[in-house]
Amino acid sequence: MDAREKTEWLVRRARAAGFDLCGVAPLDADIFSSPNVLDISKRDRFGELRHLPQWLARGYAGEMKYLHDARRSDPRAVLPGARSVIVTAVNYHSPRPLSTEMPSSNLHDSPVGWISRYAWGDDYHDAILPKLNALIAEMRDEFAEPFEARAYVDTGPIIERIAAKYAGLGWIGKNTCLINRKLGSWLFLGVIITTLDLEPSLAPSEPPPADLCGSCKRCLDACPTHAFPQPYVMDARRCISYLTIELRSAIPEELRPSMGNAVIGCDICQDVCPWNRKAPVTPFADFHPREIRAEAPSREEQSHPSVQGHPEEFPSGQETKSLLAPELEWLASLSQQQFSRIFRRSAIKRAKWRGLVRNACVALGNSEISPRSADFPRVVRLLERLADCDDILIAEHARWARDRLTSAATISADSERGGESPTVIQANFHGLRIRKF
Ligand code: B12
Ligand code: SF4
Ligand code: SF4
Repeated sequence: MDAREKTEWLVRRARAAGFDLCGVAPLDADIFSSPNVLDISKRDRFGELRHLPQWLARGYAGEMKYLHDARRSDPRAVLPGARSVIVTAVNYHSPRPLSTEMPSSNLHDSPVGWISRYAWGDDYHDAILPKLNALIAEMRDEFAEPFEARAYVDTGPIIERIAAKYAGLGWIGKNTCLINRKLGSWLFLGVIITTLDLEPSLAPSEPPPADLCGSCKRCLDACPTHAFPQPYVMDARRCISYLTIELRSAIPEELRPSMGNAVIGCDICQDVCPWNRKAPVTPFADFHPREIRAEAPSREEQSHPSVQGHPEEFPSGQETKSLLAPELEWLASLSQQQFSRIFRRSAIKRAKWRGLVRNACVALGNSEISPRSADFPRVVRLLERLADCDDILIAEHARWARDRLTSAATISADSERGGESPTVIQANFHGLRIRKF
């Protein structure tokens, strides 16, 4: 097989394995030649990597230390002798509403959170990495010459979207996501770096797919935390996805109110993107929202402060919980053991139990739940219990949320009294005393 036949075979096998897209980008000596040369075949591929040192120097990576790995600035450094990078994409779009279309409480008026679409189903690393490794195994059977190959799904020091662009899979939008004109951006990427000489998917004189963002700037305008200092550039420290999943310490207080009901990730800058309006639905049920059978905590788990002393509020064991708009009280009440059991095969485990409970507290604080609703005293009690727990990170976020809810309640009670200003309102919320000012 020559290089062209190998690439054709690979793309066929990748499609047969369920990948929606597959392409090859060359990792030849020229990848960083000048972007200004007139001969397009000599222009640099992976040119976006030139900005990486500046992006890092601006501190945009926040606590994500792994983004400073020097190998990220040159994919050839990931595998000695690497000649090609095979890039795959799988559509994970499930036929469910967008975050921008969902109310922030359910039919029972109970406040609900938002888990990003990418995390509704099975952990995409577990779903995709074995498929890539199986493809490598097939390559070993098919290709006569010895070669090295390494597969990654988020897991290696390589910026996958840049590789995807130069493998012809799409363009990098102003929201920094890779967008394919037919599939949109609800895509999981995966890469195989290999020493094999494969024919690139783009001909030497062919530019990468055109940037079709045009004059649109919906994503930039819609971002609630203003995470884009300029188009195509994200300050990850402000992105809700970073704040809810990657950040291990306290969420900066000034950003908390803008996070709304997000508990894991954020979809807004993709929800508003016109290229996602006609995004096809994934055939993989694995990526559809999971239904989880709620279970009562075991005796030892009842030491978790959110559940301690309130057995009447435990779920019955018959109920199922969906990851589509999950009840915030359920998430905030999970014990560490329940979290580990429920999210063992889910991308949510990356946020860790402490992170999820912290995020659920912030979302409860933002829930604007009416003080007149039957849920209000229960939610405030839950936050009170968490505010008393030994975990200082959770306790601080729970206090913030309780104070935010109860001060909003007091303000609305004040205004209902026609502007009288009793500064302390004794509320009959199961004995809870709401202090103000
Ligand atoms: C770190 C990371 C994040 C971080 C940072 C995101 C980011 N934009 O970099 C956080 C946690 C915020 C995040 C969020 C999400 N992520 Co993420 N993430 C990654 C990861 C692991 C590394 C990406 C990376 O290296 N970023 C570092 C910076 C340097 O990259 P960059 O934004 O591309 O920065 C370049 C531009 O700014 C450019 N640039 C252009 N012009 C200019 C001008 C100037 C002046 C400067 C300074 C820079 C600059 O240069 C920079 C360097 O090249 C990749 C997997 C991988 N290994 O690639 C997944 C990945 C990018 N994430 C993915 C997903 C699905 C998500 C979320 C949708 C999850 C969610 N729903 O919450 C969101 C999407 C948010 C968004 N709008 O991008 C997918 C994206 C698929 C797609 N269609 O693009 C990936 C590829 C994972 C995968 N295998 O599928 N993610
Ligand atoms: S994912 Fe959400 S917070 Fe992050 S950049 Fe997009 S809109 Fe902003
Ligand atoms: S919303 Fe508009 S500007 Fe943003 S990525 Fe989509 S097309 Fe580009």
